[in-house]
Amino acid sequence: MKLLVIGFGQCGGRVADEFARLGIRARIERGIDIITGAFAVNTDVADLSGLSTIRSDYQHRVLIGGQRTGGRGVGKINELGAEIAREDGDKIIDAMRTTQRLADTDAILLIAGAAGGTGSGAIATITQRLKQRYIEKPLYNLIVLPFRHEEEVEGRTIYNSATCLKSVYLAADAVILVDNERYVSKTTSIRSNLAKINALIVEPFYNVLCAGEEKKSQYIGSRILDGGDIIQTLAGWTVIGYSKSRKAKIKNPFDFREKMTESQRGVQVMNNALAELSLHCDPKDAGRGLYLLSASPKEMDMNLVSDLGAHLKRLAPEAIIRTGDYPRGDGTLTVTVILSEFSGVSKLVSYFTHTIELLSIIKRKREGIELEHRDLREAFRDIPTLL
Ligand SMILES: Nc1nc2c(ncn2[C@@H]2O[C@H](COP(=O)(O)OP(=O)(O)OP(=O)(O)O)[C@@H](O)[C@H]2O)c(=O)[nH]1
Ligand SMILES: [Mg+2]
Repeated sequence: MKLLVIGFGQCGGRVADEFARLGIRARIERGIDIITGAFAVNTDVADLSGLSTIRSDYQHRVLIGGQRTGGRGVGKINELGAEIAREDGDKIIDAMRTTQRLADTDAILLIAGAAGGTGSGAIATITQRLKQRYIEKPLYNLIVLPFRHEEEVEGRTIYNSATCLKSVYLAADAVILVDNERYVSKTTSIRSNLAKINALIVEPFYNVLCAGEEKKSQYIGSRILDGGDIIQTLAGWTVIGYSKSRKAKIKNPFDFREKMTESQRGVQVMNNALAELSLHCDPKDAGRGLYLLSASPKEMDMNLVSDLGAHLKRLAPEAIIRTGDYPRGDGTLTVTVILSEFSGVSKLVSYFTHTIELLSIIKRKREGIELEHRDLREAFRDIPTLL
């Protein structure tokens, strides 16, 4: 599957930059094209300058709202991010027109951090515009949710996330959710290292995007997972996870005990992939799912593929599940899982309820201030003025 990626704001731009690197890696390692174009859009000149792989011309690093923000971002006011995107949306459309690879593109992926200003505000507006323009292309959003410490310290974090999430849900064909906090719990030392987190966010897409584009016969599976399978799977709230295990030493491949161990190992890797989902959620609530098994051709037993299918179906009984196998010769067994069309995601529900509470507190405060002003006006009514 070939993607065109556009990152908005600092977070979106950097993750898009990581996708651009993934595209180069696919070309070098596998001779495959998976990224047809990578763009970054921002109100902040410094953020655009900090990228390394997205081409540095003005049509790949697109500055919007330069006049209004002086090129310094919107300072977490996502309403302003949305307004600027509405005004300057043409710049993005023009930039995309320069790419000759649009006809080759299977889907467009737009990326942003939910808690910021530029990306959070701009992504839904531009998704909606692109949707009207490229009716035939699926439009996906990848939304990065904030760290817990940001939610605790900064009031705007939750409000921005809630308004961004509601908007992208209405505009995009699917919203892939990635929780920054998930990556902290594993290794606290990477809290400060966003680059490492970005690489972890993008890694699960590698095999999934490559599988359907593979041209070498030894790497073509018996059930190829192609762009059509992915498009059929992605709808509404979506998460992705993957896990990799090094090849176990098999002494006698014909021994029935070795066969059992192989299947257990596959199921174990799938469980790890589910434990590593990009946002914590319950597979029972998923309406669609997909898994891709990648292993050496010798290990790629159809029984293993169907064992994994049965296992995922037990965990996600409501989901229509698609599957694929991707033989690779690097001695690892990798399982990638996508779960989609979630009916409930507790973290999102908590953003929405907190925001409703916040809005009613703000309303009460505003009414209180108005009352105080009225009292004050009443008190100085009889004082003479010098004007
Ligand atoms: N994973 C990841 N998260 C990031 C990165 N940069 C920022 N974030 C997160 O994104 C949110 C802030 O959004 P930004 O992208 O910095 O904001 P922006 O869209 O540039 O908007 P303004 O700076 O307000 O104009 C916070 O939750 C950050 O933790 C990054 O490179 N990777
Ligand atoms: Mg910024």
